[in-house]
This record gives sequence, C-alpha cells and structure tokens, in this order.
Amino acid sequence: CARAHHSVGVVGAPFWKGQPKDGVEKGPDFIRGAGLVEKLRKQGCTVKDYGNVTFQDVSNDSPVGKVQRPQTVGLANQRLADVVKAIKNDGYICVMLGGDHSLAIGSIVGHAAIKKDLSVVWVDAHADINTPLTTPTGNIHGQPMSFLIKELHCKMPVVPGLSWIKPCISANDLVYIGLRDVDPGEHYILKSLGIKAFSITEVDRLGIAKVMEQTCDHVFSRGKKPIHLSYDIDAIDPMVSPATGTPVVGGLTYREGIYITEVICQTDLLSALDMVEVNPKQAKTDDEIKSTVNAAVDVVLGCFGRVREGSHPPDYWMPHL
Ligand code: B3U
Ligand code: MN
Ligand code: MN
Repeated sequence: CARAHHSVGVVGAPFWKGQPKDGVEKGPDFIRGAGLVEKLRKQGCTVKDYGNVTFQDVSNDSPVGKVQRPQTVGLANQRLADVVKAIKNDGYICVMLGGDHSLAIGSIVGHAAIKKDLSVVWVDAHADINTPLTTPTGNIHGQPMSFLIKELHCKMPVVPGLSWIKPCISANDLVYIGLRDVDPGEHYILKSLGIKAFSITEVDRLGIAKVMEQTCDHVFSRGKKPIHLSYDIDAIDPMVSPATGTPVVGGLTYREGIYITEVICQTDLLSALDMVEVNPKQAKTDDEIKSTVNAAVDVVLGCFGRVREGSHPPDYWMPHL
C-alpha cells in the first residue's frame, strides 16, 4: 500500500450549524494550513484541491420538533452531495474536511450516488444515529446515520429541509469503532438492527489489531465494496485531540487511531473519507490546536499510504547493497 498510487480529491466544508459551537468551520483551513496537500503529494499521491464549498444561510430556520436548523443543514448537505458526486465522477478518492459531522449526510449521499453499495466505517466517540425523535440535543451532527440507514426509514419523521435524503446504507454495511458516549435511543437502534459496533471496551478487550481484522471480515463478508470512512477526531483521546466540540475521556490512543487508517489503506477499497469535528476555537492553547490538527492530518496521511515503519521508492538504489 505504501507504493500504491492514490488520486485524492480534497474538499473543505466549512460548516458548523449541525451543532451549536462555531469554530468547527475553521477545520478545513487549519488542516490545509498544516500542510496536508503537500504532505500527500510528498508521499506519492496525486492531489486535486477543490477548495471550500460555499454554504448559504437560510433565514427563519426555526426548529422542527427538537431538530435545530433543519433547512440550513439540509441545504448545506445538498450542496456537499453535489460536490462529492463531481469529485467521484472525476475519479478521485474524495476527502471531505469538516466542519461538523452532520456533513456525513451530504458526503455519503453524494458518494453513494456514484458508487452503489458502500460500506461505512464510522470512527467516533459517538454513534451519531439519533433520530429526530430520540435526539436529546436536537443537534443534527448527532443524527446523520439515522437519515442514511435503510432499515430506519420507517421510523423517521418527515423533517422539512431534510426530506430529500434517500437512505442508501444497509444496517449490515455499517461498522462503528471507538464508541463511548451512546444515548439510550442510539443503543436501542444498534442492538435492534444488529449493527456491528466496536466500542472502546472492545478495543480494550481485543486490541486494535483484532478489531480491525473483524472490521474487515465484516465489511468483506458481502463482497468487496467501496469503503466510506467517516472519521470524527473526537474518537481519539482528548489528551491528543482536545480541540473538538464534545470531547469524551478515555478515547483511542494516537497509535490506535492511526492503525485504523493503515489497515483501511491496505484494503485498497477506500473510496471516500470524512475528517470532521476539528474545532480550533475549542482549544485552550496553541499546542492544543497543533496536536488536534496534526492528528487529523496524520489520519488522512495514514489512509493514503503513509506507514510508520518508513518506506522507499521502488527505484531507490544505493551502492554496495
Ligand atoms: N449523542 C449526543 C451528543 C453528540 C453526538 N455527537 C456529538 N455529540 N459530537 C447528541 O447530540 O446526539
Ligand atoms: Mn461524530
Ligand atoms: Mn463524536
């Protein structure tokens, strides 16, 4: 995989309105500012940067039931879905830099429009599968998967602004890694639909290597489908990535977080990646920003062939060896 050539299409989605804390819209520019594109090229990737998506504001976007800003979030994700479609049609592996995790709606819908039959690997402290009826907060970044799972469709109320979303993922094609803050309604959904979930307890019990073996077994069991990796930076422990809206103690170590990406890269099936919830404004110091942003950059690099043992080009030569 270190030698495989990857064509990467990067798009920024500076959007925060799927949750109440602004600052997460600065994620894309901070991640680029840490040299993401240059580093991807240096490790042999072809990269096209599609720039940032521009989002429109919707006035009079009052809550529908508990759901906050449904029109704004709906419209933003329609825009994003179109951009992701275009990037996939151009033949790139799409890297979406968020922004909050409500953006997974547009990213996955756009991806699924081009690549039928996806597997989704969701790396997160949270399951983000509350429905508009189970959500304790009303924040849509805690709900994206509920709109996308086919088996949940009959349980979903119609929410104006979000009713265009066609569920495109089967419960069987979703795997969670890193969960440690799951609401009762979400836990009920995971158990009743039999969704594969490696909570942080399974990471403790099995170790990350076994978790990734079983993740691959699960996603390969119905054929080799393209993988959509949706990576929330809050999956990694807040000691490493504190600059995020809802940090939860006891997370993945940096090493576990990167190991996940190395295994996903080796499958050669990665087709789209979301890197979301980096919020520089939530940091207390510049070092906290740096550490969080660097972790996000390393997650992306790990997905595209960076290996920690080191590597060399196939034509590398040195005398007497
Ligand atoms: N489960 C809670 C909290 C939450 C979800 N995602 C994040 N926080 N980042 C909710 O709002 O649904
Ligand atoms: Mn999330
Ligand atoms: Mn999260």
